[in-house]
Amino acid sequence: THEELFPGAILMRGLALDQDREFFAAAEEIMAAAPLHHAVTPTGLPMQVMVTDSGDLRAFNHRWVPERDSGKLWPPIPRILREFAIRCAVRSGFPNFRPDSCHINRYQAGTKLGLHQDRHECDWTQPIVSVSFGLECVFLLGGLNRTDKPKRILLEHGDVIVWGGPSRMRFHGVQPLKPGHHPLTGPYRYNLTFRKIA
Ligand code: MD3
Ligand code: FE
Repeated sequence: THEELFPGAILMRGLALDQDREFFAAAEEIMAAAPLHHAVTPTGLPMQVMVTDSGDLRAFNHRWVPERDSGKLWPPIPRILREFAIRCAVRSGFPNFRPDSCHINRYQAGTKLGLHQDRHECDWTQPIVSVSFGLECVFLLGGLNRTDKPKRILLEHGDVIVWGGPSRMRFHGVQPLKPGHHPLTGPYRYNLTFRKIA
């Protein structure tokens, strides 16, 4: 089922459920090769959310750094994940999505993500595909100005959202996660975002 939250923001509930074990196993392979670490704010403070990357670039101080400049080897995007993200984009009306990065966020009880825009990618005509695993969260979807009142959306295991077109630059965030246990992910929520950054 497709639900258009706003023009260009397409929610597909449960789209990853059929293959959730394979997809999560692929995410675990990324995390084995490139361990999770705390994200850092632009001012250098550690954030609650833990992150890692696969693909050509990685997140560093809220910028994207090419692998060759990071001094570390970064695993490639697992094929099964990259192809799924492309299928999600095609279904949402973005036939030319060419992701070069899969970024992983891990949340535990209490972890939140403040309202922000994702504006460090080069080509804003390319959408972002996000896939949620594990514990549910309340996602905040705002407007194009920080002060626009956000809409609250419950995101559950297997939900996919494609963010493109006029919704690409909306402010967004995640409310503090409620404690819980999920059979596949334990006490965590994971979100995978697929982007074309370079
Ligand atoms: C909405 N991650 O990594 S889904 C992020 O659930 C991030 O971990 C959240 O925000 C999470 O930057 C939200 C991803 C997302 C990405 C781009 C968007 C949501 C978006 C662009 C516009 C609106
Ligand atoms: Fe974001």
